[in-house]
Amino acid sequence: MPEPWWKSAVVYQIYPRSFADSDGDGVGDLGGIRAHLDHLQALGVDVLWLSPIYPSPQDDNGYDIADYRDIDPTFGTLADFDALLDDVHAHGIRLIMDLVVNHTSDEHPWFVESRASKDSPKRDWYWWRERPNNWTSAFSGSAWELDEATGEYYLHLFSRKQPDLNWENPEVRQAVYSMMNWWLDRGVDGFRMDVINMISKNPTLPDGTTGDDPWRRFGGEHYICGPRVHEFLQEMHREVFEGRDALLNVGEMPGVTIEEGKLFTDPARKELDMVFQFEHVNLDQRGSKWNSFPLDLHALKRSFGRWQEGLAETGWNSLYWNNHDQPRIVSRWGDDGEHRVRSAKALGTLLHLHRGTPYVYQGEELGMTNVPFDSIEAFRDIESLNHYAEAVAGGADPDAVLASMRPMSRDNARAPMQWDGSEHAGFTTGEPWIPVNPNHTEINAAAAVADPDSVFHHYRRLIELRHAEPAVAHGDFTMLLADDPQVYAYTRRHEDTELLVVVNVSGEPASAAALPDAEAWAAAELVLTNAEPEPQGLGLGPWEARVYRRITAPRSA
Ligand code: TEU
Repeated sequence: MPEPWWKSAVVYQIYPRSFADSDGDGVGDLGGIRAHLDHLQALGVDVLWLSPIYPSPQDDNGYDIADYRDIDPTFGTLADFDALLDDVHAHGIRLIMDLVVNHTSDEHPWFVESRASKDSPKRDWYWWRERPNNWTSAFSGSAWELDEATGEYYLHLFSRKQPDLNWENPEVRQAVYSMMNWWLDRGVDGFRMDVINMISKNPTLPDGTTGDDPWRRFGGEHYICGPRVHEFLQEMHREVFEGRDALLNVGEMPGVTIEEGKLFTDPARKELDMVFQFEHVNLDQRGSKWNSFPLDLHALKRSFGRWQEGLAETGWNSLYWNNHDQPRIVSRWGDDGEHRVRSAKALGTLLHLHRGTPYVYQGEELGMTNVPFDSIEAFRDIESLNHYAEAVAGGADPDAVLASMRPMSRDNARAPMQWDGSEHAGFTTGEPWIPVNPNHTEINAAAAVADPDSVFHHYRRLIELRHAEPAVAHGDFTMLLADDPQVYAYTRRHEDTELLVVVNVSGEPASAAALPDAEAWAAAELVLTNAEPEPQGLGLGPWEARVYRRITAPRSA
């Protein structure tokens, strides 16, 4: 069996609302994406993942879908989509769609019909109960909403405008598979599946118990990797993917464990190609994302190390720092001040050369930072706004609530892409739907592309290295210096090639002298670094990253 193509691929995520606006209404659109495909091609990415562009009331920015087979007029038309898909393919890039089928919008005709009466033929397409259980919504408050028309409650794990579909009903599953086939027949190359490990609920919907895992406290033990999730995904594989080739299907899975991750991505089980796990992005918070603290590097090493080891033989990892739900990595675990460029490159290097498929979120390749939100008026995200309202109503100090939201709000990722230093960062000629980060005058694509030492060109080299060096895609993984408080180091080995990645994850000088074979490595071929001038010896400057390569005796089989 040849290795699947996506092992040596890099995926770029676009959040269409915030990428580029071609018609001046202040919201990004398909025309804007088409106009910037050269940027993706110059970066060298293989796949484009589009966050949802379907018709939607936009309660959760398109993750509330009212029609699975059309395009929201804000973004364009189906004809615009077909043109975009052709252009993307002409640039040598594949395109995957966001598949949001744990829930629909409450304005989807399925739900409109379901809520109409207790004996609607679609009543059972959603979860209706006479009394709510204690599950809470990811966006604050109860996960149940009373519907006056019939006096029953419906389940919504996310906003009240995102009712959960009942996957126990085979008609629901067939409707989803048929829609997926429709998109694949149109030419798309796979799916990023939103919270796909939540589609199977314990059908008796028991109360949840409170736990430390931020995902479990919502009653998650009854729907995270629920009883029939593997069965459903295997059925989906048979009904949709079987007989098609070259797809990429990645499941977003809050709360997934390594053991489950292995089952989902074992090729023999025919479920998914890879999953987004959440362990590393939960390391800097306790109980809730609003209670965040600085990263402990040991915890990151332990977490990544376990996932690398756990999926070494069977299964495959996704590698990510950022997406539309996460704050910007350079502000979160790097240094968005003096060492912004260096630390962005260091963190990119650390992540990308692990075993797995890396994902780059729009603007990450520029080292874009978090936003200096100055008041609640600057926020747009339903998760942030609901949390603020709930906390302040509960008596919390509004300034303290704002301070806790600033580093973690999803709006940090959703500020417009910074194309140039002009007004509104070249994102729109109109009034942007969410404020542009004032630092766009300095941090922008035009400046980064023109500067050979930019974060952009470093990411380009990382992607090039994955394409050119089989050890990056296929090598094994060994964590080194597990106890070092500053240095993150590992080797990748494939046939007779060995790579060493060594990164100083701090703003203080560090040393690589404790590495096994340190002297020999320092004399090996340096394939990539963020240090200027070329590094010497075993001392590592602040946020210095180096990648070495050497040829060794092939490991005996
Ligand atoms: O996210 C699910 C998820 O678990 C989150 O990361 C979540 O958004 C949470 O608020 C983190 O604090 C997916 C989408 O990526 C997200 O944008 C949607 O809001 C959500 O599902 C519902 O569709």
